[in-house]
Amino acid sequence: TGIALAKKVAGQKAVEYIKAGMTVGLGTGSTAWWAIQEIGARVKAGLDINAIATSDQSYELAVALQIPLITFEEITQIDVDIDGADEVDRQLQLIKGGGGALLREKIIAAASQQMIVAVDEHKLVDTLGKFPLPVEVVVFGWEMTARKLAALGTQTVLREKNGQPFITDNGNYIIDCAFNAITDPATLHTRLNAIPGVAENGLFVNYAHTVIVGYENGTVNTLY
Ligand code: DER
Repeated sequence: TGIALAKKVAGQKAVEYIKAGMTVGLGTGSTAWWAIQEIGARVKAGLDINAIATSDQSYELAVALQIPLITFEEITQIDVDIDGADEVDRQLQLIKGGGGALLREKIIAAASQQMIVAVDEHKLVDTLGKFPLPVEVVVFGWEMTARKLAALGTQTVLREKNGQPFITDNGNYIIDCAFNAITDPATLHTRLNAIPGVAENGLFVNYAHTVIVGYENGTVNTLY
């Protein structure tokens, strides 16, 4: 379908930023999936890189594709991080976390020289917030944490999977917060992370250097 093609061309285009010898961050989600597939093909063809994954899901995919993997114990920096997003606004601010990997994604993005974001055209918005903002919270006292999140002016929903609370790779819960319109993501980010019990939130403020947009007609556009 058009959307799958949009994700494919965006994910594959993002891989052009990877050069031999680099350490690469592997994002999470269906768009990052295409980038990881392309990286796997280039590694098979001889590209010499090391990678670090933003989720168990992406780690397993990299293992299957025989992409060399390293840990933070071994690296000093990540050269390029390729990841997706749920929303991108006109200042290239992001909402991420739809796949529940936002904590490790933000740690890796923050450790990277360059974050390349690959999205389909439907992720572009004028104002962030139509997509509920994922917030990762520790399990202890999550109900109180949810009340403090709600006090910031949002409806809060504990994310579930198969009728149970969704558990992140880090053993935490995700609370999805419907803010509807986030006009000052930097301020909201600070307020969210000041709440005891909040591990991280899905606002990526001033992280994205380049956003690659794939369209349903198979074309791509690069935003800086
Ligand atoms: O969870 C995440 O942050 C993912 O990157 C997500 O935001 C993008 O997922 P998609 O590429 O499957 O739409």
